[in-house]
Amino acid sequence: MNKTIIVSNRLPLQISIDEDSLVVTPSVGGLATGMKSVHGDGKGVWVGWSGINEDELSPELSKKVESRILAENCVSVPLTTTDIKEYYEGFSNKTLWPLFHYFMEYSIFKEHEWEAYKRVNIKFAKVVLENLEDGDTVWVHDYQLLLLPQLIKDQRPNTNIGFFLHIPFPSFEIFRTFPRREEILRGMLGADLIGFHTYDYERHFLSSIKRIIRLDVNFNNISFYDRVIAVDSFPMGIDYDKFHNAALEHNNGNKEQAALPKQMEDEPIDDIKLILSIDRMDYTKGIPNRIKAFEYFLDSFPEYKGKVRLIMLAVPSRSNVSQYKKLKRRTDELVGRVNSKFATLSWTPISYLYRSVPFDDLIDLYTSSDVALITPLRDGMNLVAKEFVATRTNLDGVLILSEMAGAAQEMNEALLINPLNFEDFANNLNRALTMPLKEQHTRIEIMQKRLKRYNVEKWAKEFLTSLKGTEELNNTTTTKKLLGEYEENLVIDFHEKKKRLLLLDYDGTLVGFKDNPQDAEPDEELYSLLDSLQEKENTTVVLISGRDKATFQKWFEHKNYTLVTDHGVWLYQNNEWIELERLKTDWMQNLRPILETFVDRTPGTFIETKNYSLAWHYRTADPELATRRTIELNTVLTSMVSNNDLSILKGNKVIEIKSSNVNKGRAVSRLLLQEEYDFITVIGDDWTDEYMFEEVPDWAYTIKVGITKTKARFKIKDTGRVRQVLKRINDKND
Ligand code: GDG
Repeated sequence: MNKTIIVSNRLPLQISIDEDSLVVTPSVGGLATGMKSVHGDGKGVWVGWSGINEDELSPELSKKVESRILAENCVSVPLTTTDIKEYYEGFSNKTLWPLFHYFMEYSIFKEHEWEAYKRVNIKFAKVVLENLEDGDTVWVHDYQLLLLPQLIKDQRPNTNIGFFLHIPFPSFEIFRTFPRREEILRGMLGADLIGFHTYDYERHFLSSIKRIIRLDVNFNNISFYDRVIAVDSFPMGIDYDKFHNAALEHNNGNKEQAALPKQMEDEPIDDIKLILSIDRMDYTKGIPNRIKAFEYFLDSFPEYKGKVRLIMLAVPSRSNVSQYKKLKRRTDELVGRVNSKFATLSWTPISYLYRSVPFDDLIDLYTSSDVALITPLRDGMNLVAKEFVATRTNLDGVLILSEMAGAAQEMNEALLINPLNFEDFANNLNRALTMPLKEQHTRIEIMQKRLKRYNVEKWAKEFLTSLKGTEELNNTTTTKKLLGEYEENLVIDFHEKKKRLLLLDYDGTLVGFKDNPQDAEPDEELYSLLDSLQEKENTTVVLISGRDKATFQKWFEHKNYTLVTDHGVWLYQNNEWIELERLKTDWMQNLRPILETFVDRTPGTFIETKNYSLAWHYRTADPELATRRTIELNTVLTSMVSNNDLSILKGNKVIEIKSSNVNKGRAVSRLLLQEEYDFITVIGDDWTDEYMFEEVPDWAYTIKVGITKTKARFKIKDTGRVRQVLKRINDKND
């Protein structure tokens, strides 16, 4: 039976080793709960780091740990102390984490840590591949494993892979500063579905894809070689029932009152309103800012002195990283300062706990507070905000939530604030403390309904359903991938047939695109491959292109291949150039000035003047501006071209205006009249090549490079694969 392999940095379990005993406790975190339906009851496998460094275990103990982990349907990725230091504490937490949370100045890039990140991603890939069977699905989680999807896809192209990012994806202006930006994006593009918490992160990611990799994005689908990759937002939920039921039990007195902070036990709390904040001790959570804003609140609303208390639970996190050590010191200082500024003999404004608490105490904190003050400076989602709401079984309580948390997108009934605006902060805290019960009920009730409905299990299910859907997205056309038996048949057929014709487009088919078309020169490898094919008996190699005659003369005239240039105006055969079509070009002088105005208003674009056509290239322009301009240009040109027998060709990041009386198909039909072939292969990437696909007999091998809609029978990934197939034809003996 097909299974799902879940991959995350940490396995959902805790291991403790005493001298002679080994205890493995499954973790009850949100992600583990969400995965119950895919991982529970032995249905799936979870791959990740066990939390124990490989070099700290004896081989015997390591084996023992491995088999205990396996009993939980988990497989560990062996990581050394150096791996953890460089890949996890280093690159993941000192480079990616701050950058993705807009703390650019905290993000340090170290080459050896980047190497470690790659090395560890490869280690993860190895373990995944060892456990992967045909038909399995892989779901990769989070920023520690951004390269993993591509590493798996390269080895197993047919595997359905999903990727979910739990932290924000930053705006292009931030992401562009990252030295290895392209590698990271390409790593993620190995997935078939890429998920984020919010639409904003999705938008930022797509913007980087368009600007850095320059891929075409259609709504939320990316065309990537021969695949379509879907990008979507899936706001992660919580295990609603677990939190709600625990709170019910707690409120009914079935649970022992958990130990509240010391200060609170000593003081009368009856008329003190409790304001709660819970976060990992992380600079993204805005803890010092919150303390300062709370101080501002007490200064602005002095009537609350002695009447409110901020209970601030900060859970130790990444305490080996220096920024986190600094943050801890700063927090200690600020709490000390604010407490000494306002404290009286009977009242302390901030109860600060630097530790984690057991689940029951967490529920106690949630249920006994009046207001939750969740004010991160940046947060992928923030589950604490959702958990607070879930525990409000009496429907009372107010959530104040930073608009910089992903959760703010879906929790509109919270009081949303910009935590850096202290006035806004103080006014909303006052509003929360004085909010009528009826309003509290209405707000909490709406949020609870949504949280109950879209809980973490639903989130996981929806992600996996969408991931399954991407298989269909890629199989909607009848065009088959030129792989396996199809490729085999092509190679065999070529060698069995007597009269063979290869019709090859040039740009985007035999060579990749360059910013400047003149830089896309043929390389030695290509020359020798084409030479050798041409030298085969009864074989005609035709390069057929929209390029102008002069360029092909320079590149290929000394060769024996047949050439067709200018979309079919010129034919070079048996050392002779023949003009196939006589075309008027007087329209060019009228159209050129129009194109020039578009060049002036669209930085990064330029006009290529060919003998019979004008081309407006926009490969290096801002993709969004270029899209707008192509629509404008199309409108302007449409009225002009019809009167002149011209057509507008939309190529790969280029708009070309040329005579309607010429196209590659007409040139092909002429070649087919000259000779009778029993083997024909046509390869092209652009829609101008569709004319060729239409012109050849049905049995011909028509091959489209890339994913866009086509009449071709087959599709192929990229120019590299085209050369690979031609090489296979070439290397096989007749
Ligand atoms: C990352 C993203 C995104 C906290 N203290 C204690 C405790 N917790 C539990 C909470 C909550 C979880 O930890 C914290 O989750 P958050 O979502 O708030 O934050 P991150 O750890 O930063 O998580 C974040 C999340 O991934 C999921 O995608 O929302 O934006 O940064 O569940 O209850 N639990 C116990 N004791 C504690 O002291 N038992």
